[in-house]
Amino acid sequence: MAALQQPPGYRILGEAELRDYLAQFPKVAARLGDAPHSWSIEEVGDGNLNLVFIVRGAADGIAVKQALPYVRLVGESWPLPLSRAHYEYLALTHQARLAPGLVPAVLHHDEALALTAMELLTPHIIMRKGLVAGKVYPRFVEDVTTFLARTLFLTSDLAVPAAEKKEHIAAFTGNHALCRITEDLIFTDPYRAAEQNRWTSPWLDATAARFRDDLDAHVAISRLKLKFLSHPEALIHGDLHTGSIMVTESETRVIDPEFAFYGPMGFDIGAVIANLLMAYLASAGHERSAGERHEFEAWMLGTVEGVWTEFARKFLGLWRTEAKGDAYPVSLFSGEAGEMRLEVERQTYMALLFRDTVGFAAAKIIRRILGLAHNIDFEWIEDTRSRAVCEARSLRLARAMLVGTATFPDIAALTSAARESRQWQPDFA
Ligand code: SR1
Ligand code: MG
Repeated sequence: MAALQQPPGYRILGEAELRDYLAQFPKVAARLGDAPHSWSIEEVGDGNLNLVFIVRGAADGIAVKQALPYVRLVGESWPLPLSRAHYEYLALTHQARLAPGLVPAVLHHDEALALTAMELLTPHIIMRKGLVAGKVYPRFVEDVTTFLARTLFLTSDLAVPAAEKKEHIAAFTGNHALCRITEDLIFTDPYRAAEQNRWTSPWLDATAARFRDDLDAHVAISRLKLKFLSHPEALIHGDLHTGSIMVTESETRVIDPEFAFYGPMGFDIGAVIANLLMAYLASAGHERSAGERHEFEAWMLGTVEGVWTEFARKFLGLWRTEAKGDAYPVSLFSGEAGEMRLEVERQTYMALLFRDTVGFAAAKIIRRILGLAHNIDFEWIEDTRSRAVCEARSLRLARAMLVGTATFPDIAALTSAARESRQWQPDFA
């Protein structure tokens, strides 16, 4: 077993130590208000990797995230570099400049402790929990598409001169251990007999076995893996599921960019769409009576469509006004004919990006059902047969998206297939 990192100055903080630590920083202490001994501190992390503390004082609260030298979900047997806290801080501060108001404000960062203090998002909740409860979020499409369009476009070669972009790529290159998690858990393990895989047994045993023998799926996922490994298109969040988004009815914040690096844009857009599709297909498992969540489900599919169409509209808008990068030199597209041809090319670019999005979305769905890390959309369906029905429908849709990506020419084709999968009954149902 590899040794756990213990760099100088690093120690895992308990609640008491965190109080003493935070009290040293006048700005943080002033934000919390009152004497440090009266602050309440609670460790609330329910993610897969880190400690998360909520600290509340008389004046305000803050959230403090500390990286552990191992994967929390698995334990000390799986070491993980603390440097992920550095990349998360870098990404958060860059995203705050690109998409103001859509990420939490950073109040304090400590490289040695791998710790970041942020504004406390309240009354926001993790979006995934709201979706399981059948809540709709009217502001979500507007905000998430602004986040996606701005963070992706404004870090790409369409917006950033080549030398500057290469410097940015270099700044995130060291986050390879986090990329490796994705490379293994998303693009490899669900398609082979990996020890850590799990699924809803016995219902999905045969389906899981089929994915292990499915060479068409193996080719498709390998092409996506290659793209993930080798296409530094833009600064991507890298783990943009609905557990990395906090919401109220009127606000949205994207959190937790510790997987950030320069990768393919479709990976982020696909992550959002995959998680919405899973919330849609899990919804039947949360019904207390048939049809009870019909309105919610209609909203979910409208939201899937909105995410792509609004993202594409905003991305194209930025391309028409903010194209300051070295790609598509203006001098090659001058005059009316040049501008018209460039507009055709922009549409072609979006069609290819949509194809990537569908493929990556498929990969994200499959990993949550057959791989190590599952999600509460399905896990909170208590009856295992009902859970498996929802999961089998999702796998059916995802496989079609993975091996037949080109058969989804537009977002309406995807939502129509999702609607059809919602009605499909696996043989064990
Ligand atoms: C071992 S980490 C498992 C998953 O948790 C994170 O949220 C990422 O999605 C990662 O793949
Ligand atoms: Mg996370």
